[in-house]
Amino acid sequence: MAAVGTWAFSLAAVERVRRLMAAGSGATHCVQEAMAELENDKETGCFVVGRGGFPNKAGVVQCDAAIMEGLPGRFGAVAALPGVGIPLTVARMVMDKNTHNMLVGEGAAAFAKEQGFSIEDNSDMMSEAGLDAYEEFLENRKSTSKNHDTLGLIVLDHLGNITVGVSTSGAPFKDPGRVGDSPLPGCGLYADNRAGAAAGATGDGDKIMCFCPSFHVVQLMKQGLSPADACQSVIQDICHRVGKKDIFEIGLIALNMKGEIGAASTVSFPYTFWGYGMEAAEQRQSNPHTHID
Ligand code: SD4
Repeated sequence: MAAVGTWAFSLAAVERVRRLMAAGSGATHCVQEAMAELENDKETGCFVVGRGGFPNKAGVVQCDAAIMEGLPGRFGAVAALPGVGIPLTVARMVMDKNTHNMLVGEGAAAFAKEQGFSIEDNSDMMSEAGLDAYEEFLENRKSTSKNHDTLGLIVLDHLGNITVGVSTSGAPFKDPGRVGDSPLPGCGLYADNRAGAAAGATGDGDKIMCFCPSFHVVQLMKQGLSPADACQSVIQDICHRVGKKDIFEIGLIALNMKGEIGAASTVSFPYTFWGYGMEAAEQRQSNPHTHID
């Protein structure tokens, strides 16, 4: 059993997974439950996640979220979804109950409503910090927010099932209807139970989606690389392609079927991920920032 989540703020989710797994929950349930708690908390909205996340240009919080299982690769996603504080749960319902895999905007909201969610007023989705940042944006007409966080969580359960989830309110003050990398399979997340799973942690989704980095990490793990080496290798590959001066923010986390975890990023923050593995009681890895040649 193992789990890994993006950034320091995912600690609460990783701890929740630990408790859920101890009680016998499977990987998909753990991902959904642990992520919902953070998504729905206005305080963690400043990490560009769920309720309290930064709104779009029109002042509306629209979230992207997706979930993928390693066997046999089931996937569900919502994008530009308004009025729901736990978008990852809606993504799971798309995976479980819809014949399609991804629903966007009003269509995603209509599906959520059918499934019993109430579509909340935008004012309930906004935090005070989000409102202040939006007012500042309206005054300057450009984003002063440096936030590119996103919640990613990968869980490997006692039966050997692996599931990855990603949730974000997306780029602050984005165009209405903009979809980032997070809900796109292969870009924001990927899982294959023959190798492991990966998630995009942060960064400029408009650029990230051109490189399918999560798929790439999983393919490299399939070829035998450790999660850490696979993440590093994908970041290096992107750096070489775009060149040092055009490099953008991207962070990746990965977990393989042995319960080994890894991460790499082009940005330097104190903690890129929290995780725990089968053997390590607790792993707190500091700054696996990739050196760019
Ligand atoms: C996106 N990579 O939508 C995601 C989330 C993020 O600032 O970091 N946004 O581009």
